[in-house]
Amino acid sequence: MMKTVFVINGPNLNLLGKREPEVYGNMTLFGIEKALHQRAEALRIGIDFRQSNHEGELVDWLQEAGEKADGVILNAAAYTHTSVALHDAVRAVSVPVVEVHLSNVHARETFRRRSFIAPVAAGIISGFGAQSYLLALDALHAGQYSEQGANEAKA
Ligand code: CA2
Repeated sequence: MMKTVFVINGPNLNLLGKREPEVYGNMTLFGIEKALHQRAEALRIGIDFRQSNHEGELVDWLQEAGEKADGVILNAAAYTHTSVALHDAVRAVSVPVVEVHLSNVHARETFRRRSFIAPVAAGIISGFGAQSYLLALDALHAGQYSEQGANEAKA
């Protein structure tokens, strides 16, 4: 049963709603947090919502999630496309990690098509704005994530 979900956000997502609304929408990160809390309450899930601009801190939080959470929603932002450290951290976590993006990363620059997280994620949700996070929460709650990312690719 999904009791606690860590929601981990990477670099620059603290700027949401303040810049580039045409790409990322008008909602602030705090707005996303509030919407998630509301949905989580209905599902009786506890949410621990965090954001950092620092790769090492994101690694620390993924390790912490491995001990304290039943699932993780991860928007690693630009580190998605660059970070072997985050790939290794997700690989080491035994609970399902859902990779989320506000934008459709496949409809943008080519460099955004590569994800270091995807091969070790339980699943990916990209392109639905703030709704991507809510869909990820529903997927974790339903347990409808791929066992491949959750287990096999990590073996
Ligand atoms: O679409 C997403 O959620 C992304 O993870 C957002 C990242 C980007 O590097 C990924 O390719 C896709 C960027 C987050 C930065 O967000 C900003 C928000 C407002 C103004 C500037 C940046």
